[in-house]
Amino acid sequence: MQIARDILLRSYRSMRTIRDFEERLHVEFATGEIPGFVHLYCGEEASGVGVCAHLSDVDTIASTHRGHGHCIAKGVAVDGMMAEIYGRRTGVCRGKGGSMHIADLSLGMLGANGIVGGGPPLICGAALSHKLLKDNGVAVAFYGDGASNEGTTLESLNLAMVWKLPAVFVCEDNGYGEATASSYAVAGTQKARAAGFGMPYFECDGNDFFAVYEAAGEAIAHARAGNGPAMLHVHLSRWYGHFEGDAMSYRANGEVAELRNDHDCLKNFRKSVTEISLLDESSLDGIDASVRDEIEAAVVAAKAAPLPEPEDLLADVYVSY
Ligand SMILES: Cc1ncc(C[n+]2csc(CCOP(=O)(O)OP(=O)(O)O)c2C)c(N)n1
Ligand SMILES: [Mg+2]
Repeated sequence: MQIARDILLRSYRSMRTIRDFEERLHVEFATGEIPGFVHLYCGEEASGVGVCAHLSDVDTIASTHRGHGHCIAKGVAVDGMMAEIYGRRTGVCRGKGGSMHIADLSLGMLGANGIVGGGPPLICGAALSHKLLKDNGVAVAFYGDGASNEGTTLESLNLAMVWKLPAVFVCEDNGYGEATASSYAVAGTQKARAAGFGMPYFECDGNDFFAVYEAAGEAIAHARAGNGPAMLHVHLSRWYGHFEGDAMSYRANGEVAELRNDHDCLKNFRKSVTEISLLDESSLDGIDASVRDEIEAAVVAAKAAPLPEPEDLLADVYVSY
């Protein structure tokens, strides 16, 4: 498969930004300065980036409680996200949304979502808009293996098929819903669920950017061509707890160390592109350095930014038409 150099560079930068953003949040959250809950996407980077590499600003995505990676992959500004997570007035939602409600409608990022299974029905609405407006857009819902059991998700698969919507359902299967293994909680298979609605099904290894890119490309092309929805089942792993502060007593000893050593999508990407000289080490190192600076600057700016004022409270509660 041929992928243009600028897409490769952009995708690596995006994955590296997500990784550094999350690793830094892990450290900062422990200081107690960040309000609310934080769910890290670390380890799952290739999924959001491999999917969003096929999308433009006209396309829409709905995310989950684990949404930072989807936001970054869709192009949301990192400094605005960091400020949002710190609850500052300079945040993308003016500090009133926090980690689980980051949205930027100008980029088609419809929002992270604290409601498990909240994204799939949202993208049915977005996909219906794309279809009626004939803007050639596709709507993508990211949702977890846990969310795949929600009635809202199953209803959305049905509705999207019945209305032949330009929608893609990306099931990010990290093997756990909170502390419950999907081997215990998910009956049957995602493939069978797609088949139950007559929906085309694609599957890939989420630790391999190229596998995600290829499978997502097919699923999105199918939907964009007016053929109706598709499901993409991505097998991946989260490296941190369900939320920051989770002691992860339900995970085997050495499970995460093995993931970091042997299944790191960033390491895999570097190996693949340098082995066949698609990209060289020095351009990747340059991206790493620039991302490090960007994250550092975002944290410094977020900490220095003002909190929302009481008069901000009712702003943006209702849309003004
Ligand atoms: C409707 C609803 N039910 C339950 C919860 C509590 N909850 C938050 S995250 C989560 C697990 C979700 O698992 P999964 O969909 O696999 O996503 P992951 O956390 O693994 O990314 C649950 C049960 C919720 N937020 N919303
Ligand atoms: Mg899960």
